[in-house]
Amino acid sequence: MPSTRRTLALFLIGVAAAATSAAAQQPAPAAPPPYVDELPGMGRPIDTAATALRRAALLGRLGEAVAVIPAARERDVETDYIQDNDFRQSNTFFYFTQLEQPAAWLVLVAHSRGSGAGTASGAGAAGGPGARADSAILLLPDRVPAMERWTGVKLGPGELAQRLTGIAQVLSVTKLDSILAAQRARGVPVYAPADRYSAGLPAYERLRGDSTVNLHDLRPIVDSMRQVKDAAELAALRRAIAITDSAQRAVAASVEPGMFEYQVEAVLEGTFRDLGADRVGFPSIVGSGPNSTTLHYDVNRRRMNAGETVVVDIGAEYGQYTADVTRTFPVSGTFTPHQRAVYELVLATNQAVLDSVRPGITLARLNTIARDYMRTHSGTACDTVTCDRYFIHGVTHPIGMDVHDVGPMSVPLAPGMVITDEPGIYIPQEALGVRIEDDVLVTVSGHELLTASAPRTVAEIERAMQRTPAPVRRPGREE
Ligand SMILES: [Mn+2]
Repeated sequence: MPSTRRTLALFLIGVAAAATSAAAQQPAPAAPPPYVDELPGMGRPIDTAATALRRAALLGRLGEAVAVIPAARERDVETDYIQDNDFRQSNTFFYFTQLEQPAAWLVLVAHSRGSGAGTASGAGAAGGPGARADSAILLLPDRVPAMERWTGVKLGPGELAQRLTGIAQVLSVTKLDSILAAQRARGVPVYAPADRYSAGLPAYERLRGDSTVNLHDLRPIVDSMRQVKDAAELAALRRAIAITDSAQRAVAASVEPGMFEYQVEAVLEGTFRDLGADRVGFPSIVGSGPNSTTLHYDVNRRRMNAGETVVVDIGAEYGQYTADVTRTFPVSGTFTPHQRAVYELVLATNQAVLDSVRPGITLARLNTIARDYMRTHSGTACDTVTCDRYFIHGVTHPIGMDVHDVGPMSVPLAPGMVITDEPGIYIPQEALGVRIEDDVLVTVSGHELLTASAPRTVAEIERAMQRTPAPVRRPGREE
């Protein structure tokens, strides 16, 4: 589906199409093609208003300081053993730029004097007493057209980069050292993410090795900002979740005895890509029978049998944000009475947690609610013990750019946070696992169930699995 911000992209497609038809008659043009999101590796259009607000919010928290944020590096298909050979940006860099370019840097210069409104756009505020002069500097690698024959077109320093990113100062990354030297001369604290994206980069290691630099980890500050999602983040999450819900419906319509777990994986990941997901947010979990009791099983090689359950825990990633949705299906299309009793308990626990989600409550408290509910409502579903004994993981975590997103269990929920609700019961001796995982937005008045379009109740699951006409037996793997 087209996004709402297509005008610029459509304009640029026109430019690219004109350049392409001209190029067909001539040798390769001297000027490389323009940056458009439809070209490979170019990323999606940037919400420049959203990213400017995030930069301004960070600068407002930093006082007199400088933040130095590297992008992710390009990986090497010959040395990194990357099967998922696409570039994925550092979440911290993406949060402030939405730019999917490797080997870039963002330098944010914060001034604390006065309380006047600053600008994170890089233009700098007008002077005067009390005015701020915050600025953003984006540093991009210079383009190397010969390399782009291999790697695709990159966005280099220049006017186009300024327009697409909304950052007024876009310079060559060769200026990084002189910019950092000038900032070090100011003697202000330097904030950089102390993570795997920074580690090993010469510019970062020089900061770390210099005892005169007052270096701090930027991640805790950014991570705290990431807990409450803004409108642009929620739009990406909703789209990732809608795609994932569709994949669960596709799974429901295709699961049958004799099918292999990887064929379910093919159905759901095919749906992801068909609907525009960028990649999986995490390895797809398709665990049947005994594998349904392994929480992070993702080998997906087993043949499924009638009478078993299959746990399908999946998340499409869209625009750097990932869904996390689990459904459990009876392979034959109908739950046995015992499976149904376990399923109904998991669902009721899920509902008890959902009903409790509201501003002010903590994830730790939701965990307690889930365990208490399951323990006191077990009946005979788990024979002589209560079923919470087989509930061996937490009931919730935040989602966002990380599937297990940033944020402590102790933080009170606030509107704009998005969390999972995922009780489960895993009984190894019965080779029976059931997990039901929904994604929930915390709202001012309580919550919104974001995963409502995926079948959830026993009746909805069994109805979604009804197939007419009779399914065609899939060939599967040769044995
Ligand atoms: Mn989860």
